[in-house]
Amino acid sequence: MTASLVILTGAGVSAESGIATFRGPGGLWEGHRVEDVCTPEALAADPLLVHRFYDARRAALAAVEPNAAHRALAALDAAWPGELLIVTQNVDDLHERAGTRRLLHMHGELQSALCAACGARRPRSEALPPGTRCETCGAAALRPDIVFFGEMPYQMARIEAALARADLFVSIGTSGAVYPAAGFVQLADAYGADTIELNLERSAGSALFAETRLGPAGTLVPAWVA
Ligand code: BV8
Ligand code: ZN
Repeated sequence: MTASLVILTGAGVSAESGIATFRGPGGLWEGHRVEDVCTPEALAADPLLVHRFYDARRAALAAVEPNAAHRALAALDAAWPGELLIVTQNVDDLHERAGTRRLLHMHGELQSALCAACGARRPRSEALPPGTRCETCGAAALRPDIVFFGEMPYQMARIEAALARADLFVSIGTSGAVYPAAGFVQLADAYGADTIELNLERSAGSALFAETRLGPAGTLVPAWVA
């Protein structure tokens, strides 16, 4: 029986593509911490600032490419005969552009807009002027399709079911600062999975992993997948 894999990725997997991480040097956007802009309160108080934050990050996607880590994970996804799920905290589209198919964005996606009134989603490739109406219900209630702090990450039941079946849980490029993602290693371990962390430096959760390998994802991931 082929092993079942769950792989969690964070901003570190996109760092070598040129996308800034959140909590490292330069991890601020125009001096704002992600915790201050990525909240329902910030969206209510200053919708233009929050939309500008996400529009700027979406626009930056055009200038970046998947790196060796994304490509190695896509190759694994294509070749692995057993169960495999890549759960990303990232909202960029680099895993998709590298070819990964068994992918879940637990914190949402830059290239999607959500209607706060009816829950309809629509592709969002460029900035939507404030007041743009939802094509489904007509409400002027479109927001970034992003999971803000205090909001429930997407597809948690599916993620927890995958962790319960996992033989191996691998965490790549995340600081382990944000829950519930930071708690997945404990869940996987409790279900009897083996656990490996691939990260540039030790993270808040390193002690919870059976094994931690330190280095850039662009080097560590292809070596691990090989
Ligand atoms: C929820 C949106 C409940 C998209 C994000 C107190 C204790 C515990 C928890 C909490 C608490 N107070 C509040 C909470 C809950 C809160 C939380 O965890 N807060 C933290 C700050 C304490 N969590 C939530 O609110 C979550 N929701 O709990 O809901 C609930 C229950 C019932 C009903 C309703 C609600 C929601 C969390 C999602 C928030 N949205 N982002 C976006 O804007 O991007 S989180 C944000 O942080 C990003 O998504 C990001 O992905 C995520 C994690 O960051 P990382 O990906 O790890 O990035 P970071 O920069 O931190 O680290 C990068 C790592 O890479 C580093 O370790 C670095 O060394 C490494 N690295 C760098 N370069 C490389 C590299 N590694 C390899 N190679 C390299 N080249
Ligand atoms: Zn709507």
